[in-house]
Amino acid sequence: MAERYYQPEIETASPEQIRQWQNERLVKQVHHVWDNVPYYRKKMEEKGLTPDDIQSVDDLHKLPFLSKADLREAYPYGLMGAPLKDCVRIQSTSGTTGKRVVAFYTQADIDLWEDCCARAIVAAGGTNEDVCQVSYGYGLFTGGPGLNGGSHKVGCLTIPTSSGNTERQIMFIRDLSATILCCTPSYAAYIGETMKEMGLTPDEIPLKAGIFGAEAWSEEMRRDIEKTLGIKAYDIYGLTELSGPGVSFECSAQTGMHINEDHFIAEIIDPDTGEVLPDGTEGELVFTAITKKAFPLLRYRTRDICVLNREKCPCGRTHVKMSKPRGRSDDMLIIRGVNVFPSQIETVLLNQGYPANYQIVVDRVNHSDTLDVQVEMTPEMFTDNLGEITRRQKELTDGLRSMLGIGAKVTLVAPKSIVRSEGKAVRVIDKRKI
Ligand code: DLL
Repeated sequence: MAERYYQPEIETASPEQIRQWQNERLVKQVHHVWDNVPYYRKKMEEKGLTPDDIQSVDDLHKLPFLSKADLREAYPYGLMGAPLKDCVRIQSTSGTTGKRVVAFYTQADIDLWEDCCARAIVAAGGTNEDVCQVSYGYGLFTGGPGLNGGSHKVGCLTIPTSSGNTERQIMFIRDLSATILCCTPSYAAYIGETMKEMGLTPDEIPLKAGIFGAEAWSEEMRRDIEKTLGIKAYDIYGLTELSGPGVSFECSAQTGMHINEDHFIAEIIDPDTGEVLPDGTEGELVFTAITKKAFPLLRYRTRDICVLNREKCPCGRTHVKMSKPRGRSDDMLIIRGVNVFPSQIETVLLNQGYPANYQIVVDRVNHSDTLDVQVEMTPEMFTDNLGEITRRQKELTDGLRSMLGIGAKVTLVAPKSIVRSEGKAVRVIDKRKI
């Protein structure tokens, strides 16, 4: 099937054209921020910069970074770039780690955000013939509103179920023949598990594609979800500070997410030194929003760790691709001096045939860090044969040791004993921080 695009002239523009848009928009945006955001203007002044110092993307590295700490300091209005009378909406993060992020939108900001989400839906095969069920949370979280808007733009029949009430989700998917499902990957896995328990086989499920993001998920988890639901599962990335979902999205190649470079300039930096790294090197992703007016963040440090790839994509899109974030640098656990990402643990579990239902508990006992991984068995594995359980636990411990380079205690637990998530899954409990 020929690849389809929502905005073909933009999505397949030449790299030179994209660079030209970025140059022009960056210069304009820096003036906009200088004139309207005193907080950032002060940061520029401290570095001895004026807008004239930024003539093109080549000068981007001169600008100061913004981080979550700045957002906290400037909360709630300090980074606004448009008067309140021009803003029509806020969205916000859950605020589990510190103060909430509150992002503001003009109507034009919402419009371009929804365009980005529409690009993602079309890249997943969506057309106005599709029925798109949006099972991300609606409200302050950006997932529901963003994909809802994108789905309208594509012309899909949109089912705004929001998250939760899994039985009703399944009823709508079946009764209204939903073809596209949008939710977090952990919720997609839960919906799939519930359908399986209801005796539904993949060919009895009308879905053909899923657009899953908002949390890190592994390739193994993708394969599991694709198999259970009988769909192709596409990744989507974004963050509230930059609008929400749709900063980047996956195409049919499923080898990374195209960043919407006409709206966001991406850089990869060394998280320790702030130095800009060449494409192809792993580091922290930094974004500059060049079209948003109400919340125009320049050089925002995402804390997400990934790699950029500019190789030609078979889908025909020309915008740079980012790898699946390996997790946030602040999700990274340092256990006995070793860096551990929850996604590495997930890979070991899924490779050994376990479901993505697990919990990682980190503690400090007698001045030494402990890593305890609780892993749920599938109903088929479930047994009270102690020898069998010990053998399985040892197999997992060995797998984790060779992946992480440190020892972990593995506890196998009964099916369904780990709480399911309807939004972003909470995988890690770090008792050292409590
Ligand atoms: O999670 C926006 C979103 C909604 C994205 C729906 C995709 C789908 P926040 O709640 O502000 O916004 O959280 C942003 O979530 O910095 C990443 O660490 C993580 N994240 C988002 N998408 C992905 C993804 C939304 N596809 C933070 N893979 C980001 C890995 C992701 N991590």
